[in-house]
Amino acid sequence: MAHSVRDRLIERWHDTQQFFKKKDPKRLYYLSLEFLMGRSLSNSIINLGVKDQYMDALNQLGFSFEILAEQEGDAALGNGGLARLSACQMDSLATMDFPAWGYGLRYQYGLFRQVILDGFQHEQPDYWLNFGNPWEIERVHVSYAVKFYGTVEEKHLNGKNCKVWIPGETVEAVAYDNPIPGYGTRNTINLRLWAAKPSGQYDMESFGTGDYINAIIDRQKAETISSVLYPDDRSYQGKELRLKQQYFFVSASVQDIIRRFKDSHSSFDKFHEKVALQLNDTHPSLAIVEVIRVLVDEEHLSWKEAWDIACNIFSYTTHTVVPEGLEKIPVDLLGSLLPRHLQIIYDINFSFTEELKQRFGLDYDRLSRMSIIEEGAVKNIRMANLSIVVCHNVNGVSRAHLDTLKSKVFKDFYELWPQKFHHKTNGITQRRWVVVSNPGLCDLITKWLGTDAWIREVDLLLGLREHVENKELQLEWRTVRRVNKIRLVEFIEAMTGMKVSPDAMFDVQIKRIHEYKRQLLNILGIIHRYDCIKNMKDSERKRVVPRVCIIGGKAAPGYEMAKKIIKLCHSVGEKINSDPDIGDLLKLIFIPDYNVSVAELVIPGSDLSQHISTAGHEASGTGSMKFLINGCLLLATADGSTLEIIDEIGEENMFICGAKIHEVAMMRENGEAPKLPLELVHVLRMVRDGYFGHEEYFKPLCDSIESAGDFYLLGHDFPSYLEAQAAADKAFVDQETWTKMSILSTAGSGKFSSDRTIGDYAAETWGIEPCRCPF
Ligand code: RUG
Repeated sequence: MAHSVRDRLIERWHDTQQFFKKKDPKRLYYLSLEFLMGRSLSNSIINLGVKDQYMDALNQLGFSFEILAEQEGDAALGNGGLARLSACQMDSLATMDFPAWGYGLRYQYGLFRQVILDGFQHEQPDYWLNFGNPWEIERVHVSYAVKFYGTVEEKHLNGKNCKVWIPGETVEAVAYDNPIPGYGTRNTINLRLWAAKPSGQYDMESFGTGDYINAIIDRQKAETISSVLYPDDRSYQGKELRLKQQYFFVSASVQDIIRRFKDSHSSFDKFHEKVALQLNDTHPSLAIVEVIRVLVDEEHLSWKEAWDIACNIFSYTTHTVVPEGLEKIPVDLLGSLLPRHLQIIYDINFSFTEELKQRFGLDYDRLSRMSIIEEGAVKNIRMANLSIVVCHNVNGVSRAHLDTLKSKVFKDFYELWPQKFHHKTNGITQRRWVVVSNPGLCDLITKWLGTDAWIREVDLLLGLREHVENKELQLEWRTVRRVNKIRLVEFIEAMTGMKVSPDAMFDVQIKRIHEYKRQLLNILGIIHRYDCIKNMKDSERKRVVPRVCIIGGKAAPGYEMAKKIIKLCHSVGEKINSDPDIGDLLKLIFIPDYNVSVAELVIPGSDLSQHISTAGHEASGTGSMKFLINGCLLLATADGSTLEIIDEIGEENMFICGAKIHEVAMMRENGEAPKLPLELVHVLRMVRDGYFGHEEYFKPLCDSIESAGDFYLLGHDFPSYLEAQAAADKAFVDQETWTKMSILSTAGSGKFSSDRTIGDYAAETWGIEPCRCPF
């Protein structure tokens, strides 16, 4: 079935590429080291508009589409929000007919599989290519040599002094194309992923030494460059392999982009009018240096010409909120792997620091803060500084994030170039997150809006507001949600063996496990709830709203505190779930191996979802948007894009808690030692006293709140978190009110579509226009 869908995809993909070639519009190239695509089958047949035909054909053959679709594994070439964002943006770029391409790495091992043994996380490799990948087209003839190491020599060529890089190693980058179909359009764009293969050239040299076995082993080493995705989503340890991955993918992509441009242009005069390059965080920022190197060293443009081109074509989106999270690369490492690039970085930095001196005089503090080179025991290259210096646009991912960039992370740069800084609030695609994953709700929305046009024009969802008081809609809405909950109940039973009741409120927190995302606050709140229920009289218990608390997410393999949080969740769950005194009043479920397809199943069946990062720590957050559009109510802190969600749907339709961003900043500045609320002290005592076992193992979690300064302010936010939870209970009792809040959540979610984000980027950052291939 996949192969027959692939045929349709290839036809459209081919037509689209031919059409782009003929029209020669300005193209966007989206560079990202991570793409979290998930499954492709359902999404493809829906976007191609052939779902009904395939369903009929399969029925005739005696197969169920749903069962078949579940056989597909996830393409998990990314860690979390940043990677899923790039996947959503590719869907919007295709649907909105933009002439765009994505570039990334074809990792042989995607994000690790999470296996839980006795409550502890273990990591297993995700060899997703084991049974082949029907969605990719191997392009053996599209390959480029990528060079590493070696030396730079000064030569006199054609009357000019030139730098010539004599590389020490060459690896071949082979293209694998992944068609990305738009919805309601023939346009099918390309995600080109590079795989590393040994280079023929390199081959000859090695075999020449006569050491046959080692020559073969060396060849295999080349392939390791694209073998594995780094599983840490925000710490960069200056590892050589990571740097090799970054350069490998940008070098191949830049060669490919320049080759395509040169196919139809004889000079670089129009390069900036035809090409826009988007850097998804700093991971691909070596592309800047590579473009300059190729233009100067290989295409023989002057430095000034190359520099002007680079400044015109690159834009950069940052996803980071704290300066410590910014990527740095040791100078020695870069210098040995890419000696010519290091020279270029020094040249850029020289001109930049001269400009700074002109502007601010000899302000050495400022110069050392802003320099691309960080001086110190280990000299580092600050990739964000390099990106800001060259890119014409620097985007944050929410309004609040931009404020943080201006006032904290990039304050000096904002003072220098205020015009460069903008934000494009993130979004998610309604195709994947409603049409594919919640067909019942999709049909219901279409019925009440009288059109399915909202699938391309998401603002039409606002029309649901008109019907919010309609009892028939409310009933149908509840029925659809109930069916989704029953599907989730079955999934939970299959995954964990636990039977839960669909009458309970399903309270969900699924995302990467991080201290700042505060799954710990959630678990401590659950312990508090458990303790309260245990101490209630029978008459009081009757008023308790039954809850099924669901937590899911992966911890980076080396992140000890996050792993302890996972274990605590299991230990608390074991205690509560096996307590006969509690029954269906409270359950705590950990869903293992959270990924895109698990999210597609869990989100439509959720009543309440939690997004409770310490204010100021979440750049945007996109999980909340997926829940919102599916009519799940949000319990959230006023952080990242939640602030804009409040503007769209109103605080009265959400449960907001916790310190605000400026309050967190003030508390931290004053160094206030927070006085912990008694309820929290009691809950922590239960953990410390071994109520859930493993007291020594959990001690650092309790210490982080009680004796290590409570950096993430769980103590401060605990009372208001409990209040928000109580308000959610109260609202849930009145199912009519709850349903209205749910409908209003969906109705107000239009702003958080990636179509809006991409429309903004296209108009304000990339300067590209739609280029629609005729049907
Ligand atoms: O943590 C951020 C999220 O807030 C954001 O929604 C997402 C997409 O913009 O990116 C996440 N992120 C940040 N992923 N990696 C980083 C590295 O700092």
